[in-house]
Amino acid sequence: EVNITKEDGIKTCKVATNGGDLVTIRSFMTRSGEVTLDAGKSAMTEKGVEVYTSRDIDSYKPLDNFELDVDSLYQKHCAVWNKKWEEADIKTEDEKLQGALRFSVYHLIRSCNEDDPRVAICAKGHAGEGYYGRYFWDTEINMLPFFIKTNPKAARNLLMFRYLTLPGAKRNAAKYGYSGARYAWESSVTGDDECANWQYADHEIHVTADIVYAIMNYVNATGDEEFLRDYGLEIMIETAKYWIERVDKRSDGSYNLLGVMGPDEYLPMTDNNAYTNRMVKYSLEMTLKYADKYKEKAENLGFDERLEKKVRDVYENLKLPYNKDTVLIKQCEDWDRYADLDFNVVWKDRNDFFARQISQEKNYRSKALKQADVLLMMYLFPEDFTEEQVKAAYDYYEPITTHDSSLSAAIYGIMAQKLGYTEEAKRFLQKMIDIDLDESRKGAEDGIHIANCGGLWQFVTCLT
Ligand code: IFM
Repeated sequence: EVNITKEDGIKTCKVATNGGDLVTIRSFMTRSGEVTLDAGKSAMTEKGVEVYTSRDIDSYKPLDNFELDVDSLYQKHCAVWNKKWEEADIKTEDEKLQGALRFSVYHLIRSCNEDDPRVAICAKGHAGEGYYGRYFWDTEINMLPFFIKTNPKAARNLLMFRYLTLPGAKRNAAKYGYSGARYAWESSVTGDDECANWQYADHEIHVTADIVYAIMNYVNATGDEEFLRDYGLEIMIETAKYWIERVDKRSDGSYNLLGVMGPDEYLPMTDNNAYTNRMVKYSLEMTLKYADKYKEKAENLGFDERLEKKVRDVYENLKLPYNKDTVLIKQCEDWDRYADLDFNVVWKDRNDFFARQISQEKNYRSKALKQADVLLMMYLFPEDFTEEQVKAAYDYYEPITTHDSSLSAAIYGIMAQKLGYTEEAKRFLQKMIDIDLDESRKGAEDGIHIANCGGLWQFVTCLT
């Protein structure tokens, strides 16, 4: 057994030979060593490395002792993974689905650091360079339900990430000239928006309300109201301060969200997108409810009488572009001004993305959707809509939805299943499976579509 002096993270080195010979390691830094062995003898070396990030340099405390026994480390590793699988595995007799499910669950688990709220899960599940490691609403809407159910601690941490990046969200709001907090469309680790495309960065504002929706989803499922009181409430109040300035008031007294991109990213600047407005209304409703419940805390956060009055006014008069009697809910108030499109003319190769076969200029003025929008609203607010409304929306929007986004198939699959459109649901299930696993598509070359992994999990758990 040889002890090597500490050098740049490499602490101790245990070297054993099968014949008990002394083994000399000269330099670990250059990753080379020298071993002298008698003929017929072999040697094995085990090397331990501690890894820490530049964020932890000040607080980093080197371990005194390394455990360098590969067998016992492997056993520990297996024990952790076995526990994870016990918590999250879903068994099915359908072999192909089983594989896809385990692929999804595995990537969800391994992409989440349940002990560190300073990081979340980037859109490619930390498995590739796509989207440069940025965080999207994918986490809150597509992935969080998996963690809420299988690992609430991890779910809480993901939401804590949003709390810790509130200063970044405030900077984003200030950059646009608003008070309060506006969450980034493509968040960096600091919460600052790094989205390079103006269409998304400026207009896809629903993410700010999606985060409050996700907080409530977590709190309702776990009963962790302490999280809501200690962290969620501040997010609610700060984002409410942003919303009351982001709305425009019309002469009929209504408040409106104009110039908005909903979840469907093929209509960049619409007015009163149904999904966004419904989300914001919910977010303001929860803000009022919990600011009242935790009055003192809310007051300390600046939620005074004047602010309460304003938030209530916006909440009550925020326009929803539908009511309970609207059979076909329009995606946005100005939906009718967009042009109908002959998909057979434009979208010849259905194995390739629609957006690659149409100019952006034409796409942006056409009734062609990238992904679920109205249908997603109906999925997230099921109690608001009748079956007739859901059916009308599905039958109308599905034929004009390209599903270019990997976030779409799961939602359409779930809604098809709910409507009893079994064949359609199967078609979407296949789509979900193929997104990363159909080798001919090379879907995973820039990383895993981790939102789809969460979507597949939701699809399957919705069936049970
Ligand atoms: O967040 C999604 C968006 O909805 C569609 N484009 C890709 C983004 C990242 O997955």
